[in-house]
Amino acid sequence: MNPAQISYALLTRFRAAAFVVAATVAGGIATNAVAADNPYNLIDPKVISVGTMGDSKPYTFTKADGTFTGFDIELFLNVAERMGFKKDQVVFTGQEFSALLPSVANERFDVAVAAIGNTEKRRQTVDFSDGYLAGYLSVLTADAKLTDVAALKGKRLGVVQGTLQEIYAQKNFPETDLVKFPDNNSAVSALNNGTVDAHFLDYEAAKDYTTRYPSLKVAINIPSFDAPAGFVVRKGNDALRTALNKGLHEAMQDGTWKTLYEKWFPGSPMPEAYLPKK
Ligand code: SNW
Repeated sequence: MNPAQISYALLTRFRAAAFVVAATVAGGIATNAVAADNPYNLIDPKVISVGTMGDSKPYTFTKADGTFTGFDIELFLNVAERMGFKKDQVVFTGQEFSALLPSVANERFDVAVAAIGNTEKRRQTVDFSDGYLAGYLSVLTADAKLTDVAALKGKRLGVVQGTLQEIYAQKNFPETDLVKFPDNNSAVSALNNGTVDAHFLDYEAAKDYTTRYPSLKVAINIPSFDAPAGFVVRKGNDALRTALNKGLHEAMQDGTWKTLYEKWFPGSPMPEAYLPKK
C-alpha cells in the first residue's frame, strides 16, 4: 500500500465509522421523537380510547344517537381537554362491565371510565387515578317489605358481573340467591318481570331507574366510601395517570366538578372532598 492508498483506506474506515455514529444518533432522535409524540403511551397517540358502559345512567350511558354522556363521561372529556385532547379525540366504546378492566390491561383501551371503585384487588391488574366520586351500593326493588339487609334472606338479588355489588353480596348476603347479569338493563328487565326480587347497583343509577319505573324504590344503601371511583389506566402508565390526576384536580379546584355533580346528581348531598380548596 502506498501512502495514498493508506489514507484512502483510513478515510473509508472513518466514513464507515462516521456513518455508524450518524445512524445511531438518528436512531436515538427517532426514538425520542416517538416518545415526545406519545407522552401518555396511548394505543394511538392522537386519541384517547376509553372503555365505558351504555346503561349506567347518570354516570355513563348512551344517548339515542349512540354517543355517550353522563357525569363520568363529561368529567373525563373535561380532563382530557385540559391535556390537549378535543372532544373528537376521545373515543368511547361500550362494553360489559366485567370486560372493562381486562380490556385496559390488554391494551384494548387506554382508560376505563364507569364509576369504577378503586380497590386493592383491582389494583393488582390496573392502576387508578385519584378518586372523583364516592357513594353507596344500593338495592332497587318494588317489594315494599324489602327494607333492610335481613329481609334479603331467601330473596333473588340481581348483580352485574364483576361489580363491587357482586363481591359485597357474595360476602355479606350468604342466604340470598344471587342472579348474575351482564349489564344493568337486563337485570332491571328481570326485576320488572319478576324473575328477581331486587337489583343491586350504584346509588345514582338505582335512583335513575326509579324515575323510569315508578314502582321501583331504592330500598337499602350500603356505603362504599372506601372504594371511590377513579379513571382506570394500564398498570405502570404513570405518565397518563399523573396527567389525569392533574386535570382532575384542576377540574375540582375551578368548580367544574361541582357544576357537573349538580347537573347529573340533582338533589344528592354535595360531598366536601372534591370541592375547591381555599
Ligand atoms: O365504590 C363506589 C363509589 O363509592 C361510588 O359510589 C361510585 O360507584 C362505586 O365506584 C362502585 N361502582 C361499582 C363498581 O365499581 C359498579 C360500577 C358500574 O356499575 N359501572 O364495581
